[in-house]
Amino acid sequence: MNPRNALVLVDIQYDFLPGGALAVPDGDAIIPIVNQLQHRFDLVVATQDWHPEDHASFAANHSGRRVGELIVLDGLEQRLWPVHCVQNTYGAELAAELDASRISRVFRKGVDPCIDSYSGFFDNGHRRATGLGDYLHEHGVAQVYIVGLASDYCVKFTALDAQRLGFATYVIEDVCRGVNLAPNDVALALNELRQAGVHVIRSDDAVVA
Ligand code: VGL
Ligand code: ZN
Repeated sequence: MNPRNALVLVDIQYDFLPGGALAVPDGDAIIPIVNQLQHRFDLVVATQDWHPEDHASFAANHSGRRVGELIVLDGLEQRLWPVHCVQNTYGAELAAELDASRISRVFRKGVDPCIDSYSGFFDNGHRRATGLGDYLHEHGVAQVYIVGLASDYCVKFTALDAQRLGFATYVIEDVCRGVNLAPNDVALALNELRQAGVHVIRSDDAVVA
């Protein structure tokens, strides 16, 4: 099987778009570029944040805690978020503006109420796999390109896991947007990715025959 390129669309869901529960500033700006990029890749997959109502990452599920605070959950640092991407709600849907015709499979994450999952590959404790890694390997994928939301959370951790799993990993930075809880978070995340060996590129340079 020839090595193939895959494009991973991370969490392009209404709750992460302007007007959503956990809106990423300017998040909707990436969608037209994502749609133009897809034809350059052999395989397109998507991730979908998909939380039960009682998810432990929601500040509302911890009395006296506020959005943005850090707590320790089962030994892991956990930031508390607004209620977002609740299963079977509008906010959890992939944006309709996203061309989904080439998405061969959607991998849902964050389904276990007790643990968060920023990465599309594993939960934050690396306890359970979503199947994305096996799926890419089974399809002969060697190079993984990542776009979506949010640069400083789900894009970052998806890229770090892709790299660790042995894929040549590219983050297309102009096709991602971040939360930037602190003003430098996106820049810090991109630096961390570069240090881990991830290629941070721009859409003009996103190859492929
Ligand atoms: C995300 C925070 C909580 C993301 C998901 O998609 O980056 N961020 N859940
Ligand atoms: Zn989430």
